[in-house]
Amino acid sequence: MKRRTFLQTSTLLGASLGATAKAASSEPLIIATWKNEKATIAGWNKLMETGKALDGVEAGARIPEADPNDTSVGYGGYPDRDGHVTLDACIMDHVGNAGSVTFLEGIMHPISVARAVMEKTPHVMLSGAGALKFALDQGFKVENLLTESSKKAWEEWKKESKYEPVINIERHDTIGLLGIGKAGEIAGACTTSGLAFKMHGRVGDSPIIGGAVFCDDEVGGACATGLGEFVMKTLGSFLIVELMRQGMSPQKACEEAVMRIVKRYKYKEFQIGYLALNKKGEYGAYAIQKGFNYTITKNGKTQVIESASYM
Ligand code: SD4
Repeated sequence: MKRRTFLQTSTLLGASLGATAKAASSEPLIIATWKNEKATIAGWNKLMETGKALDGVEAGARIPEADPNDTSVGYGGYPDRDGHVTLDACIMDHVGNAGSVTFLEGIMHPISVARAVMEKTPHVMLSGAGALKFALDQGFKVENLLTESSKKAWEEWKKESKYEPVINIERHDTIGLLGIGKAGEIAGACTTSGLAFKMHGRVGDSPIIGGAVFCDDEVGGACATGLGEFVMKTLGSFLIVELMRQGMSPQKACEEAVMRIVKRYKYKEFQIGYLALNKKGEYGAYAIQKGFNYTITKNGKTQVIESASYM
């Protein structure tokens, strides 16, 4: 769509919804869960090059995917309890297209496979062996993603083999990203190796459109990190976007989505962190536990911001 047409459309939509959306007023940016400066900077650089939010969030997600020291994403991710590194990822663009992969093994960049699912198939989600077959058909290469140190951590864990899906509250780095492109459009992405030592076959929220990522270009976008089971049961990112549609700020909407979980499940010994962005470029975040933070790159400047939390 040409920029002028886009601006006219968004003004009309804003008026008809009674919303505050104004595409023209938001500047390009990339925002991501956790302290992920390398990812937001890479995303920002890509965004500056192509102009597109979708390219920015994909490029950002590829950074932790290839980082052997990030034990929650891609290469170096902790395996499941049977020793397999299994990956979940999804991506969503500003016109509502979405792609995702779940339970994918041996591919360093599941986010790019998710994008290929979105752009090259009539489907939204491919899983396991089928996702792998598709990736290979697309020219992705199989690699061993289990590093020596992640293997060691798994062997340590096996000594006690506690199968509770308790997520480390202080540090887990699944990356969710949101971006605003040069035309003011919003896209989102998420990629993870999921819970450390999860049951084989377990899939979390990260590949679920509406769970870990949701974007609606009339309103904004949201993404999630933390114990995916609770994000899935409350469709957190979808909820946040809908709350923003009804007029809440990104901050208030994240708080409300966290409170849904806290009130409904009455169990708070785990972490959920939400991050949201609206069409004006306003953003907010909220978590159950202390320790959640997020990173933003805008105007070439990068900042890590501590999120407020319920506890
Ligand atoms: C999952 N949400 O698989 C992911 C885990 C996560 O940082 O966020 N880890 O449930």
